[in-house]
Amino acid sequence: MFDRRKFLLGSTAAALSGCKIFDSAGRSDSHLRALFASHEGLTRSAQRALIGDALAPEFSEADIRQGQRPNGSTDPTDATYRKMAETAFRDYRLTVTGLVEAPQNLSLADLTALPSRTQITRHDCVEGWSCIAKWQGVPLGTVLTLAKPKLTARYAVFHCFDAIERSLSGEVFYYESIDLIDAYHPQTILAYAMNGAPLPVANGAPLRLRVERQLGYKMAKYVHTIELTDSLATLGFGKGSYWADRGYEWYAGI
Ligand SMILES: Nc1nc2c(c(=O)[nH]1)N[C@H]1C(S)=C(S)[C@@H](COP(=O)(O)O)O[C@H]1N2
Ligand SMILES: [Mo]
Repeated sequence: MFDRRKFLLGSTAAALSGCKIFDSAGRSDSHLRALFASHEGLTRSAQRALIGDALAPEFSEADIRQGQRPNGSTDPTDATYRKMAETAFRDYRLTVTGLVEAPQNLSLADLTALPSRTQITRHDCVEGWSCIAKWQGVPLGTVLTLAKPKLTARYAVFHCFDAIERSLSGEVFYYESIDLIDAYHPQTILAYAMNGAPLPVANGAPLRLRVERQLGYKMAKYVHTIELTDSLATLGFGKGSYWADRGYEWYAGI
C-alpha cells in the first residue's frame, strides 16, 4: 500500500529531528516558515481529499507495548496548576468561551459524567517516535454542542497551563488550535484517562486533547480553556499554535 504519511508530509517532516530544532524559526523572516506555509495547505487539502472523514487506525490491547512516552512539558510549575494537582484536580474547571452562545465551566466530574469514547491509537511525534496507548475521554463535539458555537466560529483554540518557554520578556503558555471539522471528528476527544488509569501529570492531567489524524504536538496537554474563534491571527504569531509559530505545519496530518 502506498505510504500516505510519506506522501503527505514529504521531506519536510522527515527532515525534522526534534522540537528544539525550530527554536529560531519563529521569526517572521525565517525561510523555514515560508517553506512550511506553502507545504501545509497542500497537506490539508490532500488529506481531506484522500480520506475525508475517515477514522485513524485503532488497535487492540495487545498492541500496547510500552507506556506513553512523556514529551514536551511534563510537570507544569504554574502555581494554580500545582495546587489543583495536589488535590486530585477537585478544583479544576474547563472553560469553554469565545464564539459560543452558552459558555461552559465544567468540573472533571461534569466531564466524566458525559458519555465517553475509548480508543487505542498511535501517537506519532514529529521527532520520530510513536506509542500506542488507550485513551478515554469525552468527545470534543459533545462539549462544544453544550456551549452552542455561533455560526461564525471556525476554530477551537486550546489554552494550556504549562509555560513552554520562559525568557526575560515573559512566559509563553502552550497553545494549539484545530478547525471545527477536526473538532467534531468522532475520534477527537478530551482525554482524562490513559491505559485504564487517570491521566498522569506527565501526559497532560487532568485533560488533554486527542486529535488522532494529526501529529503529537497538536494534542494539547493541560488544557484549561477552549476558545472558539473565527480567526487565528491574534493568537501567538498568527499561525495558530506554539509549534506552528515556530515552523511546523498547523495542519499536521498523518
Ligand atoms: N500543553 C502541552 N501540550 C503538548 C506539549 C507540550 O509541551 N505542552 N507537547 C506536545 C508534543 S510535541 C507531544 S509529542 C505530545 C506528547 O504527549 P505525551 O507527553 O503524552 O507523550 O504532547 C503535545 N502536547
Ligand atoms: Mo511531539
